[in-house]
Amino acid sequence: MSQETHVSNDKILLRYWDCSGRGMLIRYMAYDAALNFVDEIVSVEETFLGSWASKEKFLPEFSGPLKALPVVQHNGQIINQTSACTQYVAEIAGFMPEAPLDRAKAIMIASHVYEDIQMPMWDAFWGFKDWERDVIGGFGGPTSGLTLKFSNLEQILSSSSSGFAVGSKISLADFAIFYVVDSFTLRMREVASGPDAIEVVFGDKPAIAEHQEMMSSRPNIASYRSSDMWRACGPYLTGKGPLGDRTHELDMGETELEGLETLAVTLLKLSQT
Ligand SMILES: N[C@@H](CCC(=O)N[C@@H](CS)C(=O)NCC(=O)O)C(=O)O
Repeated sequence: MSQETHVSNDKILLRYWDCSGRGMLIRYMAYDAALNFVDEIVSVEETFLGSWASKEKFLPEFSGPLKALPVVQHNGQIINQTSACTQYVAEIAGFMPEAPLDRAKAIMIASHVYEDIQMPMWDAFWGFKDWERDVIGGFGGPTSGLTLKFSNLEQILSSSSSGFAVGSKISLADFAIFYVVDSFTLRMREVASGPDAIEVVFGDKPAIAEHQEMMSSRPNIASYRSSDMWRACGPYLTGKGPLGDRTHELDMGETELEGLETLAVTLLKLSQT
């Protein structure tokens, strides 16, 4: 079983699996702001495949009242839900804008990334959604998914005079955009059709490219991305990632990289029609 880390009440603790998934946006903000926090990484191999379903999931001090990860623990309290954990850490780190309208815009962009790009993709890796129908397509038709959503982010950034997604200061929204583009492109490079798919999705998006450059050269982001802590979770998009090829023998279906190749091929097919 995973060993729960004991920390003083006033120190923030983030607990999440050894993949980027729902945890990485929170991690990036906490590292960038140099928060005094504990980054507790829970092993999918040891805990999820081990005693999770009978034990840790039902320990409120481990998995919160809603019985899932991520959780953020602070001042003796524990909260669930990625959006709540993200907003809380953004507040503490100084990445929530002050004006109500700017706050709403930052949440609009972060939830667009989370709900409209990342969640359909993560569900497809686990076989709960269809790559073509639900990830690349959507309610608005066969091209209203992933590529349109990334175009939305390009438009937001290209119409900004500050280079930031909202107003004149870095916010939660910048970290959300940075994270989704960075994780997608890094992992895509590992599959055969990935580089061409990256070109199809991001080749015509100079504002995103400039924004990625700006975000990845922030000193604390750069040092976190080259650290062992990042390597322990950053390369994998979902909990399938750390399991590698073993998803087959574990009866969990295709591997994360096989899923990505399917996505890449589908994106390329779509771009040729
Ligand atoms: N709606 C929740 C979903 C949390 C969730 O499903 N977490 C996954 C990991 S990404 C988990 O802990 N799954 C194990 C389980 O639910 O037993 C959120 O936004 O945080």
